[in-house]
Amino acid sequence: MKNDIIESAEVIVCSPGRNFVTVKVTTKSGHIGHGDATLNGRELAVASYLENYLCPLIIGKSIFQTEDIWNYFYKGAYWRKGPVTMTAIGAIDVALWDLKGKILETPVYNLLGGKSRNKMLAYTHANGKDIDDTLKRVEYLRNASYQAIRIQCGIPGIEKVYGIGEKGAYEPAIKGNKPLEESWSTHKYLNFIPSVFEEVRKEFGADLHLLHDSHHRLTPTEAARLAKDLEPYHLFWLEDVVPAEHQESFAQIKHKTVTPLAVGEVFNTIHDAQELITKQLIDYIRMTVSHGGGLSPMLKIAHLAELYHIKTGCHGPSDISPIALAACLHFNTAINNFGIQEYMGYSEVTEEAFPHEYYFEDGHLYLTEIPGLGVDFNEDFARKYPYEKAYLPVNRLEDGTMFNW
Ligand code: EZ4
Ligand code: CO
Repeated sequence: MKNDIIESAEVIVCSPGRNFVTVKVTTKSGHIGHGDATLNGRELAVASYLENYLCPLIIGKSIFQTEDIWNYFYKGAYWRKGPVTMTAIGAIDVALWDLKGKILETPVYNLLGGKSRNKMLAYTHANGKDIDDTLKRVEYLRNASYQAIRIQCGIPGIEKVYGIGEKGAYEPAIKGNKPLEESWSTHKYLNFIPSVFEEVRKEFGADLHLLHDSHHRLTPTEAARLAKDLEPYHLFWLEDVVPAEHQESFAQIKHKTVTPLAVGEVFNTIHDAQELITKQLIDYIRMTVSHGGGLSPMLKIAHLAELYHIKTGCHGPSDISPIALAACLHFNTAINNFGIQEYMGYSEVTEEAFPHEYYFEDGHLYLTEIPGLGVDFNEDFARKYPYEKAYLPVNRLEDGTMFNW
């Protein structure tokens, strides 16, 4: 087909509102496609992987060969998997799907399976410093039409806790040359968290969908205790209870509780989730398109999960760009087993850098009929904000032991 040959591939690292790594692929015919390669706190590693190894190799290839190009990079590198590699491959893959849509003049979802739904249930975060503050934030979000809310709360006796920022806006990466240090006590956390959900249910009733993220901090036994303690509050899901290097950990949890389990935001290949899916140890797979190697492999993961009653819940923090979020929305629209989409919104500067068609309304996210992903990159504007080094926090137990963040 004419129009489909790649002429250039460029990586733009900048900080419009926060750091983002954007891939721009241009065809000989002058069409432009974008992919997001942002990996929070490790941005330059992905940019280097793209600039030095992937971008030069796609010149002259056809944008339609997404499956072959993906495998060329995945199998062809010999060194497989890992967040840096897979985010880089994913950014190219998404940019090519964006181009396919633009050249064929159709939304990307039409190329992935077509429209399976008209709108997508979204959840956002209520991060309160204490129970009263949490209740106020839930009230605010409910008035803003959210029907699903992730609840995080400061823990009495712990100074800095995951998800609870100084200001309102959520941004875990802190600018500077050294990570911030947070602290942790599983004992205090487990004793306190069920009371937060008790209060939220008392105040807001049974209809609201409630979610919670343990951010990889529990052992399987502790996770089972939390999941059982939360059963009376009927969570939509309990997320990342244990670090998931051992997929079999989930068997110990799953077989003890009916609280739905979600995991996967740090996964990057189907192999990270294969046992969780085929043994039905989770309820939601949270891999996201940009960190999961792109749309091509994510479709395979969704289709495998569909066979085992597992739904999707793509990670959608504000540290992936609107390009990556839009890629998730096209993926969500096309698959049958969509569950929910995380949505935190963006700063005004980020919104201006990435003008987009998708929109939030009445608790849901919507796509339009525009060809491609429906996100633009306002490059001149974005380049006015140069990259600034920022790290995710690290986490220590109260006695100083290095722990999981
Ligand atoms: O820690 O996006 O569910 N969401 C999360 C996020 C992640 C950050 C990492 O960059 O767990 O807050
Ligand atoms: Co999470």
